[in-house]
Amino acid sequence: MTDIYTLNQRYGIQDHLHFTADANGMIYAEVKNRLAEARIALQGAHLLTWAPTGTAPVIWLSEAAKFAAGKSVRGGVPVCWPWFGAHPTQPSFPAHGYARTVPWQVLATSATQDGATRLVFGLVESDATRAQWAHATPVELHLTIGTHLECELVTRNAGTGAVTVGDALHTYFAISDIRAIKVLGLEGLDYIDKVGPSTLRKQQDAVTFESETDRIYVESVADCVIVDPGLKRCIRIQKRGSRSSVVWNPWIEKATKMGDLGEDGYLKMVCVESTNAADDVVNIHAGGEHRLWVRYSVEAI
Ligand code: TA6
Repeated sequence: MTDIYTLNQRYGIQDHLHFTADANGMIYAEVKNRLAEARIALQGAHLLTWAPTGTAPVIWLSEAAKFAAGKSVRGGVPVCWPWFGAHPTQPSFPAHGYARTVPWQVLATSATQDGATRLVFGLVESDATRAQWAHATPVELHLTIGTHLECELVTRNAGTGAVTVGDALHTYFAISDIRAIKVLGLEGLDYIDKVGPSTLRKQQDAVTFESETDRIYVESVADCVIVDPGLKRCIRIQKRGSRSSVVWNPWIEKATKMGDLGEDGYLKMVCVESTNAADDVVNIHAGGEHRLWVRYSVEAI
């Protein structure tokens, strides 16, 4: 079901949610309730923007982001699934899996008692997806759009044998200036430094940024907090179902090469990703499921 009229008839909610399409046929869920606004592309169930009412956007979207079928969008909350990073054996398979570049469908929508909007999306399997992943593992993304943003990636193993999955909510957060912020919650942890040859290091204090940063923190289970004096706010990242976190900023040289971060876009974003990456991949037994859950909230400072 991808025609806008039917989507709005079946899943639209007055004062909460309606669906639109752009000139390329990309379909979007437009959420505007009394607590927040958000926009989600059906491709990839990709949350593009989220701003609690009266608050500057919390999720960053590149001004140079490209919206085209089969192409990942720079920014928002990309769903990385069913592997994180490069495919372990197939170099031709897309980095971070295929989930973020294939169609998802709306499975359910509702308004909550406190005024938030709930949406459930399901990945639409196809010959193309099965060619990269033959397992019977239906995957859903559950979103709750309100004063807080909750995202839950649910993988079910409907097959007859165990399956190993890597995944992530690869979230881009909007900040005042990468040189002025710090990230708390990772102090004392080991991390795999992916800038240059992979090297295991230990995080001493808060994470600060003065060059390209690409790190997989292991045994990371505590909340992370982005402290942003420029915007006079902190963004708290709570999570369950993940024991690794990735912190990433491409800095100027890589950002320029990537071409879709916009002019100085790298200064205005930081990725703090809740992941099942590196050794933290998850083994799901037949009939089992895995839930990767995050909750983002904004606190004034
Ligand atoms: O999560 C960090 C990372 O793996 C970086 O190495 C960089 O590749 C980033 O993801 C963006 O990846 P993408 O495939 O979205 O361009």
